[in-house]
Amino acid sequence: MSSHETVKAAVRGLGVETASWAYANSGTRFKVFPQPGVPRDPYEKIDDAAQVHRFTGAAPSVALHIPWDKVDDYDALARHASARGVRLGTINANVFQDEDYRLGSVTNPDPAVRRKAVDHLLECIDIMDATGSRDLKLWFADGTNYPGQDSIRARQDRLAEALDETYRRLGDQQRILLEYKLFEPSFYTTDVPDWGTSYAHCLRLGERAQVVIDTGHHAPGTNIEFIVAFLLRERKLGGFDFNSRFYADDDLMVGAADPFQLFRIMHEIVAAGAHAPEHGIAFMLDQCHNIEPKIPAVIRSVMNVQEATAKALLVDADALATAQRDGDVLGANAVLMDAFNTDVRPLLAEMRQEQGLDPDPMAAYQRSGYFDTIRAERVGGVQAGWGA
Ligand code: AFD
Ligand code: MN
Repeated sequence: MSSHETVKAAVRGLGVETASWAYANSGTRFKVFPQPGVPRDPYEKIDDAAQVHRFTGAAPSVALHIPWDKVDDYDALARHASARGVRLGTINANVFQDEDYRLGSVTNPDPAVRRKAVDHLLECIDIMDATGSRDLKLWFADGTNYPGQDSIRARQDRLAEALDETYRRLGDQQRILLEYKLFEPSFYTTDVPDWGTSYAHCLRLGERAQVVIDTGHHAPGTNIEFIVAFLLRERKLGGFDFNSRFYADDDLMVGAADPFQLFRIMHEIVAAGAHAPEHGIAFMLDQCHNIEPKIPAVIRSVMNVQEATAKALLVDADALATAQRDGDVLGANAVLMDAFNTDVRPLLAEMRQEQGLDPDPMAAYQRSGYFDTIRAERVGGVQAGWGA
């Protein structure tokens, strides 16, 4: 099979999970600008997510966020998704928006608040049992704002206790993905601030606890692909929350700020063979589309992941290994840059046509008239947001 055929086959196998909340209203702490046609409930979010998969062929699952996406009947929601060609994916817990969580959730000094938070995590696993989801994504906003506010070590003890109880509840095929974030909304300490903290807790818990890398959750200049390579080698990389940033946790379209960084990340993934579905890496988007139309922004994001992956698959691994072995610094760098500088859009357009898709998903979506339909139909009701 030609290298191009190999690349197309591998990219076709890559599934990007979109986030239900990406289709809802979102914004910053200064303002949420509502947009016309925004879903009013999880069913309409699924409808929008299904459009991304319809035009890209690469977004088969949709992550849910509880309680934002809470429904009475998850079987009905799963059937609704299936009827539109997608399936329910990762369950995201939310222990960062209840009034009781002002001083933290699972690490709160008040044991009653910690109990409430862990009960929510256990409820999310009950929902996973209903939806058939593999992954429970845990992001804790927990932390402190001032030195002396609380014991840094005691908070780690509380975190470990909560994670232990949650981990013990998991089914045999279920995983915890523990997400870290440098800061925000806590500004002095965050209880899971970096990959090392997540890694240490996951290591202690067991093999079904894995680290999830949100690409917007690092200090500026962090070498994310090093973290990817290290965790892959440790078999502790559960997945990604893809987005991009210029300064902080901007949650912009993945690949929009730094396509070279996304390529370097996918190069580490491809070099380890971790792009293959059987490797179990969750390639998720975690973005907010505050000012841009939401569905096309998610389509663009999926296309950006496909382009970075295709470029990574074009790296001449043999030439790279030879140059590295020979200490040929410029030669090795040139091998990587040759792949990055390859315009893979024609190859991906060909792949889409072979899949029976329009070669240009963005243009196809714009022509579909879907936005005009939802804009006209979704009048009234309460637009979905992020509950802030
Ligand atoms: C926020 C957090 C984190 C989390 C996401 C979904 O910063 O990235 O994964 O919400 O809960 O963006
Ligand atoms: Mn995230």
